[in-house]
Amino acid sequence: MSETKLFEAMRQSVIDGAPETARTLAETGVKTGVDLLRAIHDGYVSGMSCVGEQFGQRRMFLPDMVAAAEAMKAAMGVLEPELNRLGTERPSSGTIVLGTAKGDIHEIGKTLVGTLLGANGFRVHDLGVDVPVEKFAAAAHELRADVVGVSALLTTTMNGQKKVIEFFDREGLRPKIKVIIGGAPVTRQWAEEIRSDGFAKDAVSAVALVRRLTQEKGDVAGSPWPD
Ligand code: B1M
Repeated sequence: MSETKLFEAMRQSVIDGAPETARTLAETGVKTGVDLLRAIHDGYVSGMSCVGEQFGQRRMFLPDMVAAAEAMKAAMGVLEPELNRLGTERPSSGTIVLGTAKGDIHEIGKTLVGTLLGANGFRVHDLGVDVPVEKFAAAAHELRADVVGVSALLTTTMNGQKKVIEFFDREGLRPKIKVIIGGAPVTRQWAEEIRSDGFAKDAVSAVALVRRLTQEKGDVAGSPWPD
């Protein structure tokens, strides 16, 4: 199967909500040595965008969206360990605490961001979904995080991103602890409005952003965390 046909089949497996097919195609991708990021982006994520559009137009419904997510997760179950392997031999470039904002259970994009950060040598602590501000703060404190990342997929839960930033400001932890945001509805304008330290539209740009922020942070002396 050509690469283009493989990516198209991956895309279709998500639209069809077919986890077994999605997993088998991911295995084929690994075996044949295709570019895994392209497989994720041009294949599975593209299928997910189509499902999202159809859901928005009421041509697909909640069970279709659930099935699509299961297919994507099955594929990521194969691809994530492959991506993780790339990161295991590198020294850590910084610690990132990551999670999806309170009230929001979308996990796929956030998990992908975490996987790529891990693959690029960052130590990632993923708090999962529906994460309250206090949990972000406790984990950041315990792990002496360099960057905290808050994902939101719903316009209603974007406010959770603002709350995390307000908390870190109140506690005097910024600018040394960087707070970044992302997720499908998040815009640069929102990122500026809530004074986040950065915004990334996808997982690849999230890695570039975190790399830049941790390098900048390395130039600032001292730890914001009391011993
Ligand atoms: Co939901 N959902 N969903 N959903 N869902 C959306 C987000 C929606 C846009 C669909 C639509 O209407 N067209 C819509 C939101 C509308 C809005 O608020 N404006 C929506 C809705 C309405 C809902 C429910 C309310 C539906 C209902 O119950 N009636 C409900 C809410 C539940 C809740 O959270 N409380 C709901 C539920 C679900 C499922 C559970 C069925 C499922 C999620 C399953 C799971 O994650 N385990 C689901 C899905 C799958 C989607 C869509 C179709 C796909 C999301 C996804 O995984 N995309 C989505 C439509 C869409 O986004 N096109 C939709 C693939 C993923 C790789 O992309 O998450 O965007 P994404 O992540 C990208 C970037 O955004 C970025 O990098 C990632 C990788 O490139 N990024 C970051 C993400 N986080 C980042 C953090 C960063 C940096 C970059 O730094 C910290």
